[in-house]
Amino acid sequence: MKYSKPATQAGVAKHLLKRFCAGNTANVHAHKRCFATEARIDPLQSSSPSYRIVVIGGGTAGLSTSHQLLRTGQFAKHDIAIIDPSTTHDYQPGWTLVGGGLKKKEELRARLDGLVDPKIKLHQEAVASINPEQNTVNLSSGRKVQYDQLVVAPGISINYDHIAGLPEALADPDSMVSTIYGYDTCDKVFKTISKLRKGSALFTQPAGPIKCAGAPQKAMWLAQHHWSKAGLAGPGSSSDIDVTYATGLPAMFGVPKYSERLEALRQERGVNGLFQHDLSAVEGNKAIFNLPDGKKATKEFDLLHVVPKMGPHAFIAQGPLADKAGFVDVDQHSLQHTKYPNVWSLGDASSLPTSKTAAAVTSQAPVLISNMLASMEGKTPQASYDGYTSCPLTTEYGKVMLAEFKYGGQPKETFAKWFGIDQGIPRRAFYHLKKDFFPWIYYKAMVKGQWAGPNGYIR
Ligand code: UQ1
Repeated sequence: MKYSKPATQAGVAKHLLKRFCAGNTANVHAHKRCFATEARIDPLQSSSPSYRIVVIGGGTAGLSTSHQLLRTGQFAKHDIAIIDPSTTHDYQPGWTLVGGGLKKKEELRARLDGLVDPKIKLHQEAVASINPEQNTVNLSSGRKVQYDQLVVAPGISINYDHIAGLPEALADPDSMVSTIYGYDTCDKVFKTISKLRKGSALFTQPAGPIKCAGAPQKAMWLAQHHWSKAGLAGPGSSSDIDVTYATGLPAMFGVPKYSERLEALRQERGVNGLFQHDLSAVEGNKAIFNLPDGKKATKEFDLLHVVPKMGPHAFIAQGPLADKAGFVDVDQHSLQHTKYPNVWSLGDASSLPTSKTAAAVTSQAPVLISNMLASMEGKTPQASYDGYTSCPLTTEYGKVMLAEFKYGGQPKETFAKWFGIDQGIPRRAFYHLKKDFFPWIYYKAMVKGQWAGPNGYIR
């Protein structure tokens, strides 16, 4: 054997580390040097850890998938590993409710390590790159992790700086610029809404992929209702607050059925619509938009709710697993990578051509798992994802339009199937599903791998 046993190497490494650090710990710089030393000798310390399944991402997709896999009973302790540098996990669908003053962001947050079953190894590190030829994930610490099967689910990156002036405007506590799309800013949204008594309120949605494409207008509808209850906004030119929805898209929603209903609501409630307006810069109280003909448009605002641009994480986009747009290139039905059969993807990082939501993950995870297990046994993957996704759209306080659809923009409504009701009509029961039931079932069952959305409990 070329190298001595890893256990011995680890022992030597620890000994060296102890000796080097001894007596220096009172000094911060010496302490830092200590970590540098640790990183340097680490490659000697152990060969790369190896797992049957490595899951990149401890978000909705990563946690659901890992725990559903574990619950099959086919995996022993530390057969499965999750890699995620984040110490916290947020129920992000709840951030729209924070924006409406209905929930506190703290109640939607959990410690990530507390959500991961002890039988799953959690590596709290960032990924630098993936080498699917060698079945390795390279961590930013320089360490490598080996896998038999890889699930890529790190989510989507929020690129605040892709809109000029946005990071500064968001960070300024006195500005009237906010977004529900981040933990730090989601509670600024309701503060700005409560403060505004008069003027122009502008809500934007970018062109290009974002998570939960309905959320930008959820924020707008709740704000509009808040002002209309106070007699400040509504149809007609006499109202104190003028509400504008400016979207990079050509319509209110991607699915014709719901788009028509939302367009009717927009007109009924006197909300101005600016379509194919893609916010490119925030300069003081001016919002600057790119238009399809290459021209610019400028609009002044007194309150601005922005949805930042989003895109694939760089380690995916610049690596061998990406499609042209930078997302993990998987078959849209099997969720298996188009080139590397032991690589799989779901959730926001995947190329799946559907709306990126937690509800979509409820349908994607069981398909991915069934196909991965079949593939591990040398069988052909049989399970097929139909593109199911959902958008519980708060159209006012107390009412939600429960849009549910699949590939091709075809409605696939759970309650229409069972009770024959039209989910395009906003209802109070759906509001309680969104506000009370989904956040509860999420932490109670979904992240634990026990909830498959409209398909109910798993075992
Ligand atoms: C769902 O399961 C879920 O996760 C817990 C959501 O939260 C984000 C949802 O928004 C939706 C729509 C589902 C799907 C479940 C049903 C019963 C329609």
